[in-house]
Amino acid sequence: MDSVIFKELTCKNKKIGVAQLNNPKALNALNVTMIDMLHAQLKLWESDENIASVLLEGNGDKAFCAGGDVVGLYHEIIKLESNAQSDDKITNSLCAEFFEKEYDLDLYIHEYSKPIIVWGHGYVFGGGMGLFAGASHRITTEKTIMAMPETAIGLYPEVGASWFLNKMPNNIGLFLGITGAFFNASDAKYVGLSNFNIASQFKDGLVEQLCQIRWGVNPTQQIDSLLAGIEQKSLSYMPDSTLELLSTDINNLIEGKSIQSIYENIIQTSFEHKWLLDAQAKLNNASVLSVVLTYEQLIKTKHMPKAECFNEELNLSLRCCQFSEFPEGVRAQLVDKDKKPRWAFNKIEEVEPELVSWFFSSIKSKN
Ligand code: QUE
Repeated sequence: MDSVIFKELTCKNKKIGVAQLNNPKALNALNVTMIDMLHAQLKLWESDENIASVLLEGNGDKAFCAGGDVVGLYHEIIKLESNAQSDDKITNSLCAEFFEKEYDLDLYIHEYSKPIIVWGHGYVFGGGMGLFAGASHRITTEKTIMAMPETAIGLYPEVGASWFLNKMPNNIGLFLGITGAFFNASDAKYVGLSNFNIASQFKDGLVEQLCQIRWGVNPTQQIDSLLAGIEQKSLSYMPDSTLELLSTDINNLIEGKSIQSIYENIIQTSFEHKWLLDAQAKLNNASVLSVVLTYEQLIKTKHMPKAECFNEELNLSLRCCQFSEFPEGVRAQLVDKDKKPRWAFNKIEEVEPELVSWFFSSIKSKN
């Protein structure tokens, strides 16, 4: 069975390209095959004059895409004997192929010359967010659950998160990145990740109406007005935004503080709001090394253009593949599922600056 299904819908004039991630048992988690297929087809559609726009969705009701195939990377890293790998070894591995191709595709979506409508229904985590964040028309639904949960697996928010977390108001991006907290459609709209909230019951009608469009010179605007109309009918189905409600509290935990005091603030505060308690529990289980890397990466990339953010992420992600924390996190959460990662450090202050410098040092390959 194809892991991405492509079809073309015929409109009054022109067509819409539909790409459906088709790995529902793995919540449509992305592997290299899916990335290759999607990238190749988007290229064909971009140069096809008959294609007016693209619709990107996931098969099944549970997830648009729950992330990247980090279990596949885990097996590769184990095979490479996880620690103390040479830079050459990592740049020639599946890890490099996966992250290079994934970030290439993510950036390509950001820069695509035709509208991409993405149906961000159900879980949109990690690698799924990478596909979602760059599309021109980003739809969330009443069932959307988003997160950048990588600090739970010894990684850090990547797939362009260095760019999109830094764009959020009130330091919310750093909070979401270090805790891996879940957020909903209204939160996504509040922080600028989604631009249309549409009730999932209107999906079929939306696709039918897209097919009724007589495509003119401004397809973006034509899709805008269609989606804005359906969004109006959807308002009563949408959850409240917790992030909007807690925005000032979140900023007060973070603004002007070191990562050590941010971490201690979040861990030690007696919160009343359940969402903050959940976020606190997530941070408690996260890798403190990942927390430090997330903080440093967001500072480093704060004023960088998108493409440079992706370059920095590629280097840092490959460094993560050379260190024990990431495979240990994947082992505990997704392979053995004991949920008891043996993290390298217990406290922020135990993470030596020399080690952090190594993570941010440039990987040099002889090839
Ligand atoms: C943290 C993460 C990920 C995660 C769980 C975490 C992640 C990821 C997956 C995932 C989900 C479904 C799959 C799969 C992987 O889970 O990034 O292969 O089928 O991709 O706690 O960062």
